[in-house]
Amino acid sequence: MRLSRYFLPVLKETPAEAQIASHRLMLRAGMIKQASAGIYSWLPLGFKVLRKLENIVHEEQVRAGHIPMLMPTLQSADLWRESGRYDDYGAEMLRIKDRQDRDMLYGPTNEELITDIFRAHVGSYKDLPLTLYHIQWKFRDEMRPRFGVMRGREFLMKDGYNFDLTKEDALHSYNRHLVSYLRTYERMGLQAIPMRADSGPIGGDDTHEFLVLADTGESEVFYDSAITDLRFGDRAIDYDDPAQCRAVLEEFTSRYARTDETHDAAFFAQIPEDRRRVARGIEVGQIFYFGTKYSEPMGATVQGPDGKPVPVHMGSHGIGVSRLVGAIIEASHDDKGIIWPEGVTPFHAGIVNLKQGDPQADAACEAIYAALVALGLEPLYDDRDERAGGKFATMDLIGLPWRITVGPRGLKNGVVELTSRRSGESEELPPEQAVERLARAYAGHVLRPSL
Ligand code: 5CA
Repeated sequence: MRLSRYFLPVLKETPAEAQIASHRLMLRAGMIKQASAGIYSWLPLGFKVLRKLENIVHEEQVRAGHIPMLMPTLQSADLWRESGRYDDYGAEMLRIKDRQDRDMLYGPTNEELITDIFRAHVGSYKDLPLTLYHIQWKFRDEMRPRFGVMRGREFLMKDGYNFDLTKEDALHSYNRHLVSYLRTYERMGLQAIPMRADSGPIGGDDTHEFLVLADTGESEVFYDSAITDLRFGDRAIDYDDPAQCRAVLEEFTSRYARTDETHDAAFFAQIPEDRRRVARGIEVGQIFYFGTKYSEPMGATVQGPDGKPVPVHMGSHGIGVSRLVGAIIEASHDDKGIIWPEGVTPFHAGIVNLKQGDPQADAACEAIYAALVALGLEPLYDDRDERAGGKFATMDLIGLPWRITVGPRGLKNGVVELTSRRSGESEELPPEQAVERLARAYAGHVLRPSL
């Protein structure tokens, strides 16, 4: 993409309404624009990151054996009356009447709708296990929408639902989701720690929240610092093997890590003092096992091996996709701007032409651009006729991991400059070598043509 043809409305001023870094930087980098309280338009740069996160979520869900689909945002109130949640959900639910005076609502989550699909189409235990998921916009009329996309009213969530014959099978589904989430967040360059939590309006006995540690997080968390040494990495795992999934869950949940809702001071005090941590975290996902809470009232049964109908055991599992954009920035920025992890960056590298219009500089930039594209990478070429200082400031603000700077002086010596956004270190090298270095930096990342 050439910056002269892109739509990147960066702001010079720091917006007064933004209280935390990620909100300020998303507005300044032209990623989002508020449409109304807690509701945002995703401008091209923000949309690109959102799509990247969605792709990672899809890839990891499909890898775990879960099946993608899409349910609508608007739902009929009748289903929620069946589950008993229509009245319980309270003011957070946006209720709408259609022209026939029927009660509708903008879905805050999808347990009812998926259970209705299940009971219409699945009749036998032989069709189990089954996990369906979608990535869809949700609406919760939050009392205090704030921090930009972190606590929105309209937000993008991946929500998945497992259907199993027995509690034991459903716990395998729970564990499988935990493993797939560990992989998902690590691919996004994040450490998200599973913490025992409270189930709130979703209900159920077993639940973990995934928290990214950050001073601006809304949740207070208590943990044993030993947990931060754990990495899932690139281990091969057979998601169909309950023992393997359980072993990973046990490894990642054996250390004390809880949100304030489930915190146990006496238990916490048993951890050696130098490892006790009280901090803040951003909740980027949550998994639930709730047994037959929805299947029983809604009649979601299957014929069991003995021919008798049994209500299925269910769980639901969410990832806050739009919140993650903010969470990644909270975890990775400096005073100049965003620092994207390579797995989610909107463009792989910036090309800065120090002397636009200089035939040699222009030709070198074009050649580098073409070489990067040929590798499947997406460069953002700042081809505007602007001062170098302004071009650098824009690149630092939007946070691409790598910048190639091209100018007549360097070209005389046959070199360009390659700069790492994270370390700030620059190196002079021939253009072909700069391109090679980027190929290596992105080896192992999924490259796909993007929007
Ligand atoms: N049905 C279950 C799991 S699918 C569910 O709704 N879980 S949830 O309430 O925990 O939401 C899942 C994730 O969505 C949360 O972990 C959080 O990351 C994200 N989320 C929830 N509320 C908001 C909000 N107001 N703005 C942005 N993200 C949110």
